[in-house]
Amino acid sequence: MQNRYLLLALIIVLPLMLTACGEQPLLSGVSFDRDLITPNADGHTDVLKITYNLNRSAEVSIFFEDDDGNRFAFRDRAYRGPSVQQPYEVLFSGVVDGYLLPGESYDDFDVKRRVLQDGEYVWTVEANEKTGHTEQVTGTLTIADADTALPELRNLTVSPSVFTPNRDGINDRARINVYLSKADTTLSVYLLDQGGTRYPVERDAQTLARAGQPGVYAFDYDAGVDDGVRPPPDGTYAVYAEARDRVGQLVVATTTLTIRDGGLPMGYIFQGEVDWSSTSVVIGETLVFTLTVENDGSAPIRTSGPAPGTVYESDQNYATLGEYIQSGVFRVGIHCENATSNYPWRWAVGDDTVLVERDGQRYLPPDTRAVVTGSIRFGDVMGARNPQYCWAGLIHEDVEISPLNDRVDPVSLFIQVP
Ligand SMILES: [Ca+2]
Ligand SMILES: [Ca+2]
Repeated sequence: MQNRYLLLALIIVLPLMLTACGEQPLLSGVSFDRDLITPNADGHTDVLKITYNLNRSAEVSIFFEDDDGNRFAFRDRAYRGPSVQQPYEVLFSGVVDGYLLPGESYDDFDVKRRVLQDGEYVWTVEANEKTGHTEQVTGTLTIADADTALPELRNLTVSPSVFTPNRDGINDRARINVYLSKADTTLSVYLLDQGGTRYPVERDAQTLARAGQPGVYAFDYDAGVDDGVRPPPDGTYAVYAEARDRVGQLVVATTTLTIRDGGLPMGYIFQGEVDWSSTSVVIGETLVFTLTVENDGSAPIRTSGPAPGTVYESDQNYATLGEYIQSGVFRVGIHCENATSNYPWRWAVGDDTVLVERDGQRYLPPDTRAVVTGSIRFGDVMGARNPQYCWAGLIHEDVEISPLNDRVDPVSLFIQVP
């Protein structure tokens, strides 16, 4: 009889209990699998595992409070869907969002992630539902033997702060230097544009020996141009240096770098065509050529003298005219088989009607053509071959003569001895 009443009571009461409790708890099964860690990357008790169940989607926060009530965030209102099959598991290595200790201030860098200092903490796992319903579970954690030294970054510099990666030989590279205070720290440098695109910067090979050691690190940035890669668009970029130590602390320093006139220089002899005055000259006469140089790229092409129209004696060359080779300059050259040096006669890739001047240098602007003419007066047969082939070239001095711009439109030239 009594059992029947009990059963009846349960049948009545149980649904009431469920109704009173509402739905399942939002947060359940919360646990830390250690109550002490020693975050120093020695492989022993460096990390603990946090486990929790979320029965409905919510924003999850995981934070720590010290004895003085200072709060340190590991997760700050991160949206999570319900854990359906398995509970959430997350590893915690003692590193929380960046913070400063009383009395600390750093001008050269920001502390983005930092290990907790040694001591006792109360941890909290908290879930916030959209409805405003909040549940939390707390416990205690001890931090001991933490490797708290920050991987400090100091004196991040970029020079020049405005550079022109276009292989014209002037300000084509930017040097980025930074001092790192801590060993066994990964250092990376990158540019960030306003759209969030990252452009990594390679470390200068000569400082590789320093890897893993404190000291000054140098990064040499060519914006990819040396490898034939189009550089990032002109503009001002944020330069970030990031240092991440073995514990997972993250320190960031930042400055800016401006790219101007960036691009791959692409100059060609238009249609590979040279107009030669003759195939035969009498000693004392001149061979005249006319061709068109086209700047088909996005970068201005630097050039130097002598001006188009200049007449060379056959035993002269650009150096005897005082127009020496300059790294990064483009010049039109003429070469004949009997010549004793490579393209001894050279001319600017345009005259002042088409060239523009900037910072004392002359440039053929992008998407521009220039007619170039010049002559060589032959004082003797100059060598055994007669006739000999002569041809034009477009020379990117100290960089290359691309195959397209070498041996262009050869002419078989006979020199007549009267
Ligand atoms: Ca440890
Ligand atoms: Ca340049």
